[in-house]
Amino acid sequence: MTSNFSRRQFLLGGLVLAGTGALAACTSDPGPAASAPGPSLRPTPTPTALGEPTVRRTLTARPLSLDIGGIEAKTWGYVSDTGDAAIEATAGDVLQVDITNELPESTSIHWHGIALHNAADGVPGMTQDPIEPGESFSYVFEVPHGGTYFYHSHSGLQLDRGLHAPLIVRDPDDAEDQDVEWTIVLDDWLDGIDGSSPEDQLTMLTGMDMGGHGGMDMGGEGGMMAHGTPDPALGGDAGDVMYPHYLINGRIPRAHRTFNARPGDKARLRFINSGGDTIFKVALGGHRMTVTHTDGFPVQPWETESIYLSMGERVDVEVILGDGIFPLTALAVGKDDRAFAVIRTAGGQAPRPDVDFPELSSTGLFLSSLKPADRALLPEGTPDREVSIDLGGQMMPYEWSILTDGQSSSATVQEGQRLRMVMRNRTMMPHPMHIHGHTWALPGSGGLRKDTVLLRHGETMIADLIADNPGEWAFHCHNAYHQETGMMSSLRYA
Ligand SMILES: [Cu+2]
Repeated sequence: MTSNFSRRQFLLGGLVLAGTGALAACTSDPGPAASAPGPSLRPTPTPTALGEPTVRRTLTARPLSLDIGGIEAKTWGYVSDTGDAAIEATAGDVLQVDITNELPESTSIHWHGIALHNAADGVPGMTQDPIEPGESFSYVFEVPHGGTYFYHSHSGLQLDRGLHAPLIVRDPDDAEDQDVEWTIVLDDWLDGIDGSSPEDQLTMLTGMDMGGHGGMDMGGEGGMMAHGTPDPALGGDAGDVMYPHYLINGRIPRAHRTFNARPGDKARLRFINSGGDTIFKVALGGHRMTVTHTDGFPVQPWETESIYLSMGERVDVEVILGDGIFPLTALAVGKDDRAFAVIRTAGGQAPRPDVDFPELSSTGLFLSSLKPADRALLPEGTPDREVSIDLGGQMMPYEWSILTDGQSSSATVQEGQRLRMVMRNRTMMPHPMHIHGHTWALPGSGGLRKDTVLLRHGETMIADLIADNPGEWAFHCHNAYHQETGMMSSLRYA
């Protein structure tokens, strides 16, 4: 696709182009808000000086076929002009990403964790009109902070297809003394396997109270509702969907990826959980990992043997690699299955994908318990406003909800205020709650910065933010199926 983008269009930040390259009619009709109650607040155009783009990419979202390790998955994904959908930038860069939609339905791209201007946030019906089939859209925004991020469709259940990829933003203030660096994407996979799709899964989940499994048993004892061995820290019900496959960087365990390095190398691993419904517990055989960042922001270094990573969360760790061949395992919590890869610094036989090792059964770290690095702290202050957020819902009927001060309406705040969100999980399931356009500070963890926080069943989490980025910002559970069935709200201010 060739496009000529004028300076004025850069300033507007996001434009729909027709497939021919001609400007489509701009509609002022806000359209239905994506599951969010109340009239939508249309985003203000990028207010001032976005510089010329320094990183430009062209993406096509389209049906494609993925080889996940001797198994073909017919799915939807991103094809990039560079051949690799992963995007790399440096803090302060202005990105221009032009996407053309060759899918049979409308789409969008959300830049998960990035504090960008509202019009580029990629939530259809809230910050933009859906990108219809055959249309193109240009996202232009600055990436203000370094860190490990990803981007994904924010339309329906498209996240649970292949419509996601890493976005790595280099931070000039980070030590770059690692010998090797790997981005490790954890995923749960069902799309295009034996004809299944995320929409079929949702139909099954919502239909459970009306006559069972709908004839689409996904395997496992008792069908897709059967849950595996409960995790001691997460309880009996950590996810709703038993996926046929769990992947590291797009591969099933028996056709796993191998990461090669030398003994003694210092490795940086950037983990991203892009799954739709799976919390992973990650460990590297024979090693302790030093956590350096979560959700893009630096933390006080913390050594651990295993880490829980919920959907939408990211964690960066450093390890000094031993001499040998080591299993890198991500247990699909509560699902008796796993994703798997190998780190190799020596010759010899790779471990079996089902290998168990002490680190895997160690007490796992929940990322919200980390402490922030000094340079990640928000300025000190007391909240100007507090809202009470109640997470509700259950499996039967399959409905999930967010109540703000007891109402199913958006949270509001004034620009410049410090907002405290007191989130209470009233359900029996864990929920990774994600805020767009901001990174919370968690006062219970010394001000730890996170954009996605896992609330275990019954847990309360207090999260503060400074309202310095006006617009309407989605606030939702990052379980794709919970989000789609009501666990979706927003934070609004002009
Ligand atoms: Cu949830």
